[in-house]
Amino acid sequence: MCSPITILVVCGILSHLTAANVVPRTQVHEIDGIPKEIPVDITPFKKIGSKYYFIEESVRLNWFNADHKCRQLGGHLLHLESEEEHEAIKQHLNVFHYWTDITDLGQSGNYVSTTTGLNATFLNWHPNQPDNQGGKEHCVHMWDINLLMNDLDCSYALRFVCETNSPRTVSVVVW
Ligand SMILES: [Ca+2]
Repeated sequence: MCSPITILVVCGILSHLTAANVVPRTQVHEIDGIPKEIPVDITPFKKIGSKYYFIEESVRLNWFNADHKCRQLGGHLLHLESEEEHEAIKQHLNVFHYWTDITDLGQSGNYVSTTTGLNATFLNWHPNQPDNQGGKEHCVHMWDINLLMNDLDCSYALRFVCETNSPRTVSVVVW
């Protein structure tokens, strides 16, 4: 009889493992996040609240290129889901313009999250916004001292925040 062997695999940022890949006589447990005792490098992302973000403070890109950059890093543009998340990320931002993942390029006035492909569920507009000024404002950024949302010309070069899926850890016990 073998002694139980525990294998920890961190999923999400690094890799993916399903129960179908493991042999019989195993137990698989899945938990949120990365256990503190496992040294996993998650740079350039950092954990804020329960989610993982990369805040670009030095390079400014238009909305399309910011989206591409986030995807190159294995993430997507900032996908805000709640007032609590909005308040948490604001504490880590230094200037007043950051792109989010929201756009109405598909249909004017219909704000969609490019992360989910669905209508944005959290919109916290700056007063008198969105106004689609000049008929060419179709990408949403966080703006002004309170970092509230505004629709803006997508070609403007702004700082941006990327977000990646929260990692999950799979613990496989083999015996
Ligand atoms: Ca506007």
